[in-house]
Amino acid sequence: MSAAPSVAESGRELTFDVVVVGAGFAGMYMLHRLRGLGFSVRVYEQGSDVGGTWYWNRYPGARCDVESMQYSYSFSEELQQEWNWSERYAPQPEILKYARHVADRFGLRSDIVFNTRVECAAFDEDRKSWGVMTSDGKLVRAQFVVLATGCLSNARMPDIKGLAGFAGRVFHTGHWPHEGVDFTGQRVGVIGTGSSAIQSVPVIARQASHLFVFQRTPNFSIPARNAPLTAEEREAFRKNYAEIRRFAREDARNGIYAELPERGALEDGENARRARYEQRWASGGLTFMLAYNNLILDKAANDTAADFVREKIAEIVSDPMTARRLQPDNHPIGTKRICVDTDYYATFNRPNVTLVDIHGRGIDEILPHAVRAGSENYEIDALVLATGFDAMTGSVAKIDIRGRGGKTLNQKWAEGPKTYLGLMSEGFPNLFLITGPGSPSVLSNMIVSIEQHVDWIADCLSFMRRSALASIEASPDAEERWVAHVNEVAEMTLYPQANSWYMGANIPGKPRIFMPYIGGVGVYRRICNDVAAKGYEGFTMRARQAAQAVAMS
Ligand code: NA7
Repeated sequence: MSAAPSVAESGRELTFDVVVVGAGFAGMYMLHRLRGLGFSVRVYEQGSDVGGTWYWNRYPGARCDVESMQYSYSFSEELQQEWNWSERYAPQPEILKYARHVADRFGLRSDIVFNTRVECAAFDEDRKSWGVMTSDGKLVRAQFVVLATGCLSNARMPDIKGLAGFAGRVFHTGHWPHEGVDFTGQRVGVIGTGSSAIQSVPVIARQASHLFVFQRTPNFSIPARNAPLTAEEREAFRKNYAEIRRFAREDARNGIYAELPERGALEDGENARRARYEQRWASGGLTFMLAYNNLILDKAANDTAADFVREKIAEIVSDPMTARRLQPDNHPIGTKRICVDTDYYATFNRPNVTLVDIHGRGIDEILPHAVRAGSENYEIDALVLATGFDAMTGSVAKIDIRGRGGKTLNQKWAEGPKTYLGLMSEGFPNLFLITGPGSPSVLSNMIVSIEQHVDWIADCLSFMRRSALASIEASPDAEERWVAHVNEVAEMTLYPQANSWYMGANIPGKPRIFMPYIGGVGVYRRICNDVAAKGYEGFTMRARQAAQAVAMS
């Protein structure tokens, strides 16, 4: 493996040790680690800057739902000590500024090619390397390809009759214009009530002359209790960072430093339970679901938390019919990603906001100046689609990936994604996924999971270099066992009871498989470390000569 790119024998092909697809938080850290180890790396990014999901999702009110002191890199002590987050949950522009700062601070830009997509990648079995074709028609060769394509980056345009004929402007929350949008004085329609809508609706409502929110399924949302971070709060975090990060990596279920009591919800009496929920509601955020240790396992326990939130909605929303419509009742709380909001439910008390219930029938059609639903026309000037993403596999599926024997990854995953540890898929040697399906991924603080995967891959590539190995591939048996394990763990929880994007249920025709691994980030990390310690158990590694195959399974 070489430290610098070289022009291969054809005279046209640039050659790298590793091609990384995507310059979001995963791609940036992967580049940093590999470069530090002396590998030659080229990153391709379709956006014009770093940041990934934070580059695209610029809709009003966009924020992270994990506290910024925790939703940040831990790999550099100086970085985490020096960067000043302004609020408990930083707004999107600040997270993007942080990503840019990291790119500059670690000199990453020189190895990133922006405004360029990877269109296809094909594995050459003889050369044991990938040929990668980019959107500018270039072909590069790399021994390894790392897909750092993000889990929520393939924005999904809904298939609604008449959408193309709408006369006003149409925006998707996941592809928001860089210059921003001012809705002052306009009648606006928002379709969708997931996390993106729940964050943007209160902000748009303050600008629009009237806002119609088209709701197919209500969602549970917990107040963020966002606030400016004081210097003392930042300092307290920084002093304790070593332990906070250790806990998030090793002990936490979801990569977040938070207290999880060793009690189930039904072990407390009515009053004690209510007091605990009140306390979590008052402190705000995702950790509401950690009020008890069995909320995601036991339906009766879950019902107590869901009832509490439904009561809160009824207390906040003045009109009883609107309140009832906003109360989720078709999935256990937390089995769809719980939302975190600022004034979402209270926004429906505004005279300029109307909730339109389209449950069970959807939108009839979009007319040039209106949304037609339930045989009523709602006249609007602008339309916001907060309709989500083809999550976890969507961005990977857009690349034509051909492994051994020319088989495509899309063919292999036609019945749902299959991976070993969420890191590799059998038949696709030397191709790694960061936070892929089969790993904790979207069920966790993404930065914690990203750092874990990047470090594991970096260690693996170093091991291969030391051992003069040319290829690594998941073995079929290990992959089958892992897929079975991921499903088995999911079935022990309430998650499969919801038609969520975790299950692929938001995309018509997508196979319904629970994609992330629920075992917890600490447990998962130990499994991955153990696999590596046992000489990459479950992977087959080969030297240049096929005869020297080293079966690790
Ligand atoms: P989500 O959570 O997938 O929400 C999408 C919303 O759009 C959801 O309410 C959908 O209703 C609704 N939707 C989708 N298609 C339609 C059509 N055709 N008609 C009406 N309504 C529709 O995406 P978000 O962007 O809000 O959040 C994604 C994640 O990003 C979030 O979980 C955080 O982790 C960050 P449905 O529920 O399918 O009935």
